[in-house]
Amino acid sequence: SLPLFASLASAIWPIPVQYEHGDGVLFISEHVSFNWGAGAGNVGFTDQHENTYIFRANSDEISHVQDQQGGYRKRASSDEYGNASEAPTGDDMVDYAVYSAHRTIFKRGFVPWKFHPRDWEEPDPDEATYITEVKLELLQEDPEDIAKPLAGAVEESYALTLTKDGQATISANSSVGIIRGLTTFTQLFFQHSKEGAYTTLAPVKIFDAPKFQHRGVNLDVSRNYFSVKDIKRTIDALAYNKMNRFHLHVTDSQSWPLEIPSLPELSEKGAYRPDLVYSADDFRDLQHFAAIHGVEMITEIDMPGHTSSIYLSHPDLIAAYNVQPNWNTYAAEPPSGTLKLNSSAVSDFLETLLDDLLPRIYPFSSYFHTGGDEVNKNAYTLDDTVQSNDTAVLQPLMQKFIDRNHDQVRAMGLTPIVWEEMLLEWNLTLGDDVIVQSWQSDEAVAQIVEKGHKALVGNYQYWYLDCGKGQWLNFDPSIAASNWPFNDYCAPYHNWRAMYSYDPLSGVPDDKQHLVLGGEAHMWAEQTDPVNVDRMIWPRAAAAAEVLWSGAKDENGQNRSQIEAAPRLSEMRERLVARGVGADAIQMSYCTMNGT
Ligand code: CP6
Repeated sequence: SLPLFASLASAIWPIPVQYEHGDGVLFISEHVSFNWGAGAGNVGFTDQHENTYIFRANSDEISHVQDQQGGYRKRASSDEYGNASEAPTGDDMVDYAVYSAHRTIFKRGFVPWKFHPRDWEEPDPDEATYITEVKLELLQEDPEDIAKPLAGAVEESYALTLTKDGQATISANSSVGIIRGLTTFTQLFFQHSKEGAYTTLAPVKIFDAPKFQHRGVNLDVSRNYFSVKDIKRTIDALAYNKMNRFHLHVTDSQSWPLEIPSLPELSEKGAYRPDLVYSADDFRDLQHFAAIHGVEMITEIDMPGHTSSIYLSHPDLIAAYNVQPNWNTYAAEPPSGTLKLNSSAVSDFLETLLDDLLPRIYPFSSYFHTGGDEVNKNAYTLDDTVQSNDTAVLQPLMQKFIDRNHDQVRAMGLTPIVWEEMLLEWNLTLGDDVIVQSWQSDEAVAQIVEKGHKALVGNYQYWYLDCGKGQWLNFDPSIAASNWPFNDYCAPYHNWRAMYSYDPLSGVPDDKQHLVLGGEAHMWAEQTDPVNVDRMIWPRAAAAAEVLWSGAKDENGQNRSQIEAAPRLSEMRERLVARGVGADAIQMSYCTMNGT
């Protein structure tokens, strides 16, 4: 029964570029040491890269890190990795990744009962070969690697080998590559009921590198509030899928949950409740948590539309506030309300807002998202500074609005991201540096790259995690004629297969494909809150993660097989559950236990 189990267990998610494995058993010793920077292949290590991580068996103390001085540091949570007020170094990231890998294998190794074929027998630990040491090798010294923030394109490739006699090596060109390799490493092992963890796949040879540099999940925390803990669980899960971007859609019309210390009234009045606020400290903590996982957190302040919640503290800045009953004449979603478009008070407000927020982003991230989706021109008929819905009047004002914002973003060393409408519907002139995030169609992606801009994909017909839940209001056509998101606009529910079938490059000509940086799966939260968020995102976003890491096509240029993906994704779902993520069930245990 070994080969059968081996094929079930070859569950690396996302699938590596090159992956060879046998069907031999190797146990991993709980006393395993992870040697970072001690490998023979290393060149030019600074002495910051001289750590040996030793784990004590049967101890609640998770890890002991022997540092250069020979002392031991005990680590218990992500907060203890690096200085939380600063961006983590590559060294901090590897520190955390080793801690996390050990915890995944020995503390979160998923309960294997469902994955044993019914005639399965446990390998005998007394006859086993043990892995006692894992070498982590940085192949190229990049003197900046240990100190630089995550900034856009990061080298994430790695090689992983496990020999029959238990030698384990992970090598990479960067610290983040080591993290990705450690993630794969954990997926090779099942936790054994008594004796630790083992693999049935030895020997293993993997070379791996991502197809797309931007692989993310977008979480809307304005429509419903999510605690810092909920958000961290989501970041941990996306990093475990080798995603590297977490997009926080932190404000919208329904609530403003982000504390801005120089404008405290924004969250005091705009949050759902005074305690449902991300303090400046929470915000830093989240960015640090993401960065330590090799993930850039991208903050979005959506504007000028989707800003009704600003009215609660600054009524003079908002036009077309909460028009009833015909909200849909003025906005995509109630309550209507948009920042005024020709107002020096709005400019002053934005300058204060961004002056406060942007310096707290770099160097945790190199991006800032200024929104720009679904602006309804009619709202400006009710804007006393404009009083028009004429594109000829509005377009130059919108250009000024975005230029002002983007100049300020660039002055802080950040790269602006905008939603596709700013380019394609408003025909604005955007700087060459601006990344345009598409959501409406593959044609939109083609147009963005045709105009020479970098693009992020995430077509709502495939990668919107909220779709298909049905209406979130009592829809009465007599009070609102909008078809959003009623009827068929955002339906049916997109199951993992639909998400898996989406190719970010579909419709993009060969010579423009390099401009597609990657994409995001979107969790709009009108009908999602902490109770159901895990099962709304997972494991479907994992399907997007594999497309973004491995590409949508297999080696024959065909869409990747869902039949081959299904058992691997089922296993990934169990791994997510084992790390405390309430991922949805996608099949019965029967399927995995019987090998189909
Ligand atoms: N909120 C914001 C939303 C959506 C967008 N922006 C959205 C639009 C259509 C669908 C789902 C969500 N709820 N700010 C679009 C980018 Cl189908």
